[in-house]
Amino acid sequence: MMDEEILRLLREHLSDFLSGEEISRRLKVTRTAVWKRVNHLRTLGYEIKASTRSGYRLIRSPDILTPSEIKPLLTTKWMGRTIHYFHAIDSTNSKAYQLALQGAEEGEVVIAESQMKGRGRLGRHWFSPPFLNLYLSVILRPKIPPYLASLITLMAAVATADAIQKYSGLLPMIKWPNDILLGGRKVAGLLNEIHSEMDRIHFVILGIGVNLNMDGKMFSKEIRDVATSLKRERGQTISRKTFLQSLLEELERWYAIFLKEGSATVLEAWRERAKIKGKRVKVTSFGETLSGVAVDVDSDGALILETKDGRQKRIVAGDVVYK
Ligand code: BTX
Repeated sequence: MMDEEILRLLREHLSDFLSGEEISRRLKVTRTAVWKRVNHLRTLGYEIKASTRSGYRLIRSPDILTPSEIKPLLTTKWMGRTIHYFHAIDSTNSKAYQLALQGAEEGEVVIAESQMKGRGRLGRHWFSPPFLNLYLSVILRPKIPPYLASLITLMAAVATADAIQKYSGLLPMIKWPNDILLGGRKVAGLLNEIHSEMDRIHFVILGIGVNLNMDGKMFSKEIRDVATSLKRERGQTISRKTFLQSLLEELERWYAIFLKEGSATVLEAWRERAKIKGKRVKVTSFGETLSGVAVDVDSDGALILETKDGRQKRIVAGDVVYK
C-alpha cells in the first residue's frame, strides 16, 4: 500500500522533485521509511532520481502489471477494477476459483507475472515464464444456464482476438474451441472453468494466456514450431500494460454484447474469425479421433463435423487439427 501511495504522489509531480519530507508528512511515516520503500521500488524497475536537497522524482516506470500501473490506464466500468496481483503463483485460474468461492465479485481479476503450474485444458501445462507475457483470470457470474457456458469461451476468444488486432494491426484467427493463432501458430489460449448447479452458474473463471514478448528461442523445443508471440509476429516489443488495458476493455464490451444480445452476435464474430466452415479437420474428443469436414459451430458453440459416411456429429469438447 505504501509503495502505491508513494508512486501516486510521485506521479502527481512528474515534472519536478517531491521532497522526502513532504512524502513522509503526507503518508505519516518517517523519511527513512520513505527512503527504504523508494529503494524497494527501484528493485522492481522504477527509475527514481534522488537528490539530497530536492527529494525524489519518478523518471520511468517498468512494464509490470501491478494495480498501481494498470488502474490509471483503465477505461472499463467494472472489468478489472479489483486486481489481485502476484509476482509468482501456481495458476491464476486456481487463485481466481478460490477467491470466487470466497465471494469475489464479477469483474475481479487475478494477474501474475509468472505461473509455476500454469494450466491448459485436460491437465496440460501452459508455459508461463516471468515478466514477458500475460496470465489473466477473470471472475464472471453470468445469469445463464450451465449448458450455455461454452459460449462464454467463444465470447472470450473473440474479445482476445479483437484486442490482439486492435493493439497490433495483425489478423488473428480462432481455432475451435479456444486457440488464438497468428500465422498459424498459437499466440493465446483460453481455459474456462465453471462452478455450477444443474440449472445455475455460480461463477465462470475466464483464464487467458497471451504470449507477448517471448522470442522464438525462449519457447521450449516441443512448442517452438507451434507457438508464437505478438513480439515475434510484429517485430516489436509489446507494452504489456497497454495490451492488458485493451484486453480488459474488449472483454467488458463483448461480455455486455453477449448478455444483452444473446449468442448470435458473438457467434457471427467467432465464425468470421474462425472460418471453419468446409475445413478438413481431425478432431480428438474424449479419446476418440474423427476425421471429416467442419460444417459449422451450432448455437451452443459445439462443433458440427461431417464424417466420411456423410453423418453429422456434434462435438462439445476436443482438439482440432487442420488437415
Ligand atoms: P490447451 O490445452 O489448448 O493448450 C496447451 C498446449 O499448448 C500445451 O500442451 C502445449 O502444447 C502448448 N503450449 C503450452 N504453453 C504454451 C504457450 N505459452 N504458448 C503456446 N502454446 C503453449 C490452452 O490450453 C489454455 C491455456 C490457458 C492459460 C491461461 S494463463 C492464465 C490462466 N491460468 C492458468 O493456469 N491457465 C490460464
